[in-house]
Amino acid sequence: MRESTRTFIAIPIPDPIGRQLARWQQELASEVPGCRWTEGGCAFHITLAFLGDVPSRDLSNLCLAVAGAVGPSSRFDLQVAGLDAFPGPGRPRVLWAGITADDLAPLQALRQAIVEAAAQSGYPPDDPRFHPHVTLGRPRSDRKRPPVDLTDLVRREERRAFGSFAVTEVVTYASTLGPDGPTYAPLNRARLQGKKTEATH
Ligand code: 3AM
Repeated sequence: MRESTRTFIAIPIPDPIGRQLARWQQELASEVPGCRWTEGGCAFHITLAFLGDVPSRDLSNLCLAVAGAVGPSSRFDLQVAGLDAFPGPGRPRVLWAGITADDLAPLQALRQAIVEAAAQSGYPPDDPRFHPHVTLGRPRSDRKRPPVDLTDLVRREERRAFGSFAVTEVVTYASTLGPDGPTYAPLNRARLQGKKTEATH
């Protein structure tokens, strides 16, 4: 086992929506030449916290702390919809599908609980910002290939929607960097076990 593990915590996107996203990537491919697309299947996720290198001996405690933070949360619904890019569609480096919900407060609260648990374990996330998204691909540019301007594409796809799903678990992932991009492997799955409070009328 390696001495340290590049670690992040995320909500996995369920397969039925992942398959739709993979088909969408194929449709988009001709308009984003040179893009390194996220591998379909289990790789689609909403990153909640990127922790960087964690000593492998600390991983089980970290996963326990994450499970403790996630357990009390109740399940909630999210929707995957729309297309956009970081830092912006004019010079895209990360192409992503958006996340919406009638109420984003449960997602924010879940993320906050995880950030606090990770920080208490000694691994505060690298980036205090949180903009929920599902990375579809990373357009590449260099001296020979100027960045593609995706402003029109993003506008055309803004109404694309992939339905909603219930968030039932949070996964701690290992990310291994390779020549073809990172590969992700689940280290631990933590279930949301809180009781949903029924609305009273
Ligand atoms: O797959 P997404 O885009 O959600 O962008 C990286 C990826 O998120 C993000 O962590 C996930 C797994 O690599 N990431 C990588 N380095 C990061 C950093 N230094 C980072 N997020 C914040 N700070």
